Amino acid sequence: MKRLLVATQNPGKLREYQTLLADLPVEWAGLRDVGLAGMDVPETGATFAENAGLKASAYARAAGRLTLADDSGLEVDALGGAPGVYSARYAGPGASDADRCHKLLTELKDAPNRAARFRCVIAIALPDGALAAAVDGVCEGSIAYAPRGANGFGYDPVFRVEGRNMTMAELTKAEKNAISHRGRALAAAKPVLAALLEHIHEHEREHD
Ligand code: ITT
Repeated sequence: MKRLLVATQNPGKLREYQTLLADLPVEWAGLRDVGLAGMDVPETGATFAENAGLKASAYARAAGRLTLADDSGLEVDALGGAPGVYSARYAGPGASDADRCHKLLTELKDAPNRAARFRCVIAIALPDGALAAAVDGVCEGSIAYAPRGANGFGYDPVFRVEGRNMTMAELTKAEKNAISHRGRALAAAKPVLAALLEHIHEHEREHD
């Protein structure tokens, strides 16, 4: 079976990849499985694409495996696109998902323009760290006035999905995956991944 490293320290993302990758003929591992759970990659980029590339490349090189990493976050129009690439760090170090949601609701107060979107860039790196591809996915919506729902993670309880009277945290896992920024990015990444896995597999066979 072909091997892929799914490089994220975020358990919420990992749970989603578990389902999203189920139909791909690949044996995948998480950072913990390859002894890299403690490896931090500084996110010094200014864009989701840069940070996704930094993570995919560093973890691929460390593990010597084909690697997928994502950089994602929430863009709020009334905040000029914030928290954006700072979504994980929005309420400072050690803050919880609930703290970040609370800070966002406080910043927005009763602002009438609540338009927002989740964005996810998935980068794929070869076992030597070279970047092979980057694809993105977007999910449009708006910021709720109060948190609702207990599914998902991160900003899901305060993100109202466009066209549905529900927050992302009120959707089932399958419903979220079908419309989410991550689900969409992975759908675009799948053909690329399938081709790369085939290529790497053949390369390994030649060297057997
Ligand atoms: P890794 O870098 O190890 O993958 P991370 O949590 O630091 O983990 P990011 O730097 O990409 O990941 O930060 C993304 C943040 O954006 C994440 O911590 C959430 O707060 C938020 N986020 C991303 N995807 C989300 C989703 O599907 N639902 C809710 N919030 C999400």
